Amino acid sequence: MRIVVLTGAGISAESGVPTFRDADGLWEGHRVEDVATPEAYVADPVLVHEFYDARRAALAGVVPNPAHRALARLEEALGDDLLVVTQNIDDLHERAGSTRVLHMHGELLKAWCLACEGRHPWDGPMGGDPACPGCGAPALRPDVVWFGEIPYEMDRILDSLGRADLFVSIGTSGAVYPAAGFVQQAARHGVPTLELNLQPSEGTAWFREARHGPAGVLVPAWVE
Ligand code: BJW
Repeated sequence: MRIVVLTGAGISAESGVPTFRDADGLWEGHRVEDVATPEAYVADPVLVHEFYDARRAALAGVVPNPAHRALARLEEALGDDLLVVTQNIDDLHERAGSTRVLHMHGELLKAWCLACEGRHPWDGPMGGDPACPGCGAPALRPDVVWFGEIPYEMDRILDSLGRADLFVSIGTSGAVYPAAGFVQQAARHGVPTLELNLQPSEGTAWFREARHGPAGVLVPAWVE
């Protein structure tokens, strides 16, 4: 049984990581669409670094929850037959024990140097223009995928979706493409689809089955 699981901010919500579009969905009065674009970074790099520095610092104080741990147990059982594609830039899947994880929107704990194009582990603040560990240039940005940029690993993801026996979407609003379109791609290949989300997502109607409730309850129940 080959399973592709897509996760979004909702799977980390019970760990205390805020989602993007629940409650007022704002960070310091800004919508994610206003701080997660290349244009925002050019216009106000200090603000954009503050947004990511705050989230990077907060990550040190959170831990994986039962939903992350259930997916790690599923990988122990299925090995290469489970692929977790996450839109999340946190490292909670890895800290729970998952190893086959694709971060399609990048990783908070990595820096990307715009001078030498190198990518480096990064766990401190990036504001204040620190030097690139590779070339020394003060040209680091978070290694994350902003609106208008192309998500990572798309070829591998689409290939895995086409060959899957099941596609499961967990904790995502279905508001952001291309991830929001994976359910349609899976359905086109005849792959059964399941949504596990707190409430119906924008794409609920596309799923063959949908269960609504907290991921910390629904995911372990589905895995066991
Ligand atoms: C729980 C829970 C609990 C709560 N248990 N559930 C018009 C039409 C179509 C597309 C476009 C368009 N105009 C522009 C576009 C493209 C654009 C886009 O989609 N825009 C939309 C706004 C319409 N997309 C892009 O630009 C992407 N690139 C692209 O398309 O390139 C072209 C291309 C693609 C493919 C091949 C070739 C070319 C890039 C998108 C990058 C998104 N980046 C962000 C920021 C990343 C870094 C960061 O984290 O800061 O990614 S935006 C933000 O949204 C972040 C998230 O990963 C992403 C998705 O959010 P998510 O995870 O769904 O969170 P929420 O908050 O929305 O939802 C949480 C859900 O959990 C809710 O449903 C809750 O109910 C639920 N929940 N608690 C279970 N306890």
